[in-house]
Amino acid sequence: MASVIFLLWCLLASFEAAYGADSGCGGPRELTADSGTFSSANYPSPYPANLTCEWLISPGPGKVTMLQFTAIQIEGGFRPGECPYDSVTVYDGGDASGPSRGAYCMTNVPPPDLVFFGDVFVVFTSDDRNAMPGFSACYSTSTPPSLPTPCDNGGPQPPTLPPLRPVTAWVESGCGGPRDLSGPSGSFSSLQHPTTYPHSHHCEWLITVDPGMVVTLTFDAFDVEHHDTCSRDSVLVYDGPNTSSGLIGEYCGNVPPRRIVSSGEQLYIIFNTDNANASTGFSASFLSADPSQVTDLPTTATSRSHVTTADGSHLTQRPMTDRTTEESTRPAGGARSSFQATHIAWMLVMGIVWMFLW
Ligand SMILES: [Ca+2]
Ligand SMILES: [Ca+2]
Repeated sequence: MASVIFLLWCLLASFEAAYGADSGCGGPRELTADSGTFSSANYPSPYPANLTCEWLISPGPGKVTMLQFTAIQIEGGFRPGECPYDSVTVYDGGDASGPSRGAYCMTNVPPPDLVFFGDVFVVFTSDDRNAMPGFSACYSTSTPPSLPTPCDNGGPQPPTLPPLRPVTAWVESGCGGPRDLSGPSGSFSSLQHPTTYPHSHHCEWLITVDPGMVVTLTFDAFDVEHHDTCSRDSVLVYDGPNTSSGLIGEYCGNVPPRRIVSSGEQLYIIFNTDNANASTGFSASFLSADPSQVTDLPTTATSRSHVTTADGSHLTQRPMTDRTTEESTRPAGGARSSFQATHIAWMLVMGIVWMFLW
């Protein structure tokens, strides 16, 4: 049996030696010609989910290599310069232990050309959703002192931002549970809340209430890594269906934002985390409300120290309601269950005390 396995292993090894390993995206992993092209799998059709591909550009000793991305349509993040989901990463040297020249996607477009002395290692990865056309790249080489002739003069095309995801399909929020929330009330929270949320994570929710109603959003618990401009981890709330809608606030720190009221039927919420320092996150609940009733609600002033916009300036928010009024407007169940649980717990404690006294 062992000899059969050894024989198969030998056959496989000799096959790889003869034909070269696959990049994982179709085509060889090792590119040894003086010039060539490669691309993400299926390009320009969408790349598969959970894919890892790698290429080693190894033109031989003493060569200079120029690498150019001729197209890049890789899922980007919500902040420029970051590629939290899918990316193509370029390393100086023969493997990923070399210095990274950058991780690229639609929110971090590569420069027109990258020049290397020696080997170049390229890795493409995709996560489990939102596949896009991907990338195509070409490279050319030369022997110093002459520089490589560019293989492409166009450079990366300006990115076209992806269209909004359809509301009709069931989409996961990224924090467990659906992205699209509707109805008279509901709740959602950061992933793993109340234990710490993961790093480099993105979640989003779109709350939609009946026509003519508005959304009221309350943060029941809130602890998101503090930063003066909330540029590390943050919760962003938009007054409408997407990020083109007005930004109501960007929130971090451990003071829950005051109650938020939409001007229309939708609120869009994003939760982004960076690659270090996590807190317990948040839980939030929403209610559909009649706008005339919301206008009549009493207001209270709260600290705005945790409320900052992307450029660091403070935002003025709409009034927050008095807590008791808010409770009375909540329907039975749902958001009210925590209040009932506290009540039951107190009754149990009182019951045990009473039994001991007897
Ligand atoms: Ca993706
Ligand atoms: Ca963080």
